[in-house]
Amino acid sequence: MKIVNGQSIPNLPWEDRPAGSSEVMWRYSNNPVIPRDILPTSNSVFNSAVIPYKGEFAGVFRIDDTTRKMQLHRGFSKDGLKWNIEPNPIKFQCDVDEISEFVYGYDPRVVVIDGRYYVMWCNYYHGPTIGLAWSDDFETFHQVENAFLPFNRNGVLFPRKIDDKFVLLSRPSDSGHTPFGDIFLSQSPDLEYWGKHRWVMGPVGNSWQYTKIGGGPAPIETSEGWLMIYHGVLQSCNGFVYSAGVALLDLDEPWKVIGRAKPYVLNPRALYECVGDVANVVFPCAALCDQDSNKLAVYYGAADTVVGLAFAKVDELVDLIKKTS
Ligand code: BMA
Repeated sequence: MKIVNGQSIPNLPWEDRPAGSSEVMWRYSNNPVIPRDILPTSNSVFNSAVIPYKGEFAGVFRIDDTTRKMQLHRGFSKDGLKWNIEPNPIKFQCDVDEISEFVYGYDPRVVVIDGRYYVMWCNYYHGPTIGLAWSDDFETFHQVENAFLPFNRNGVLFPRKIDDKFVLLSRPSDSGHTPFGDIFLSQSPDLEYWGKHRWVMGPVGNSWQYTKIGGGPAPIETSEGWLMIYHGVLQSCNGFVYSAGVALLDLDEPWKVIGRAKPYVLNPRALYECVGDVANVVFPCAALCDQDSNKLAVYYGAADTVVGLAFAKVDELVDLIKKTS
């Protein structure tokens, strides 16, 4: 197994798997890596995306403030662990009057395609749908048309064009706390017109992912296929439980699933994942991957309150898929 079109990240945040542990994904010992009160006015910071940036790290963070408005903020870090998050939300530039009113935005993902940064998030437009913006410098963000009609969430762009098209995962949903959901894929020549929609995969009965699933970090290209980390939800008598799993998608036709691990790789069990504004949630939105060492640092929202960090090796995740699919 080899990582393809990856990056070297020598300063990737990392801790070895704790002695005696056999977990395929393990938590940072100093979690939560970002506390809920990172800003004087933040109620919570979670479901956020980070990327390598100028030898350091940058990100777009979901901050719910103390009025409980959901907004997107820029942040920077030297080591991926200590973050400076800007107190003011990102002010998106937008030429389209109908789209430019920013009502709320949440659950951002960030990806770099051919040197340009792209931000996707759940954007309000008569209901939640997929908002999109790009930036060449991570300073000025240009918002473009929403990808879809409402209701849709969990928009995740692949980190390169495939067959000369942008490729976007999404999860059609409803206006509330959707009790269903499959992952679909859509393609666009220009980031504006989306089509060639394909079903990727759906929930699995009698499992940790039986109610709904949705994309997570931007997929990671490997010689074996696209490694997709995603979330899956089960409905318990006490509400939804959000866990994370892994699957492998075909490199050229990524709506074709090569394999899908049966067990979850991360589920809510640390206190900060089980207790918070929404109990029992791990929700990965970003993964930093060092192509030289196969090391992965996964950033995930915990209990809709804080950001957690977990580590894994890409080859071990691919092996788990092959062994348990
Ligand atoms: C989803 C989204 C996420 C959230 C999750 C659990 O529908 O709203 O932002 O983390 O529910 O509350």
